Amino acid sequence: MKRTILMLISTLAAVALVVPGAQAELITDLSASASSYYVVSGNIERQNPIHVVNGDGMASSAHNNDQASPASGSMWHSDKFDIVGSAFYIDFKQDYLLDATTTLKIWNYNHAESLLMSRGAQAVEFSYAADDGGAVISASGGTTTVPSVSWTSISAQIFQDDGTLVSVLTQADGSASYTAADRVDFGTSVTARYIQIAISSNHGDSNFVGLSEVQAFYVIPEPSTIVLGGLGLVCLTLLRPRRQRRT
Ligand SMILES: [Ca+2]
Repeated sequence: MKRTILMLISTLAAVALVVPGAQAELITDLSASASSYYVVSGNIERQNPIHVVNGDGMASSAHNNDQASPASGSMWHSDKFDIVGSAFYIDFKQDYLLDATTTLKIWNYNHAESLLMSRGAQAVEFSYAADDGGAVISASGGTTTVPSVSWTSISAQIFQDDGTLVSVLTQADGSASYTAADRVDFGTSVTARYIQIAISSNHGDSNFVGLSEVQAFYVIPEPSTIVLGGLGLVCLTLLRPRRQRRT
């Protein structure tokens, strides 16, 4: 009877492992770079790409507009005329299994003036690369550093905050409490350390392209799945000696 119960628990645990639940967890401690960033004398790091991945400008799920942001900056925008063919790069500093259905959240370049708000990125394509021991990407003093890695392009679906499927990134609303981030789904989980967002247009500005904030999410197994899996292993261990004694 005891053996039957142990086998039943093992079977149930195995089923739980085959169909694991998963939840998306925010990746923290990211680094960022870009094809370029705009440098003004006296505040050369104001448009540094790092402002897009370190929470600068974020209050809970809202991103300040530029007029409300600190003088040190809370967003990235490119160097002048680096729009078509520009790119933004994110480094997780180690491999993560990215979540298939909530891979990224993107808050676009947000400014109270509509002309400046139109700097927001519009048409984008995504690529990823796994950790190959490369250097951490970075940007400082106006110089951007992106290691040579093997990029794999991946199709993505972009959803607005209300769930509407769209083909390009949504323009920010210019408010001081801009919450409506786009959600980017790769549709499949991939192991990646680096993400490349290749940009081919903005929302109309003729000088710059930019972003406010990008958050990335990875997969962790449900705690209940881990417990069940562990229970199954314990039961199998208990069953094994009895089999050995019979031979
Ligand atoms: Ca930001």
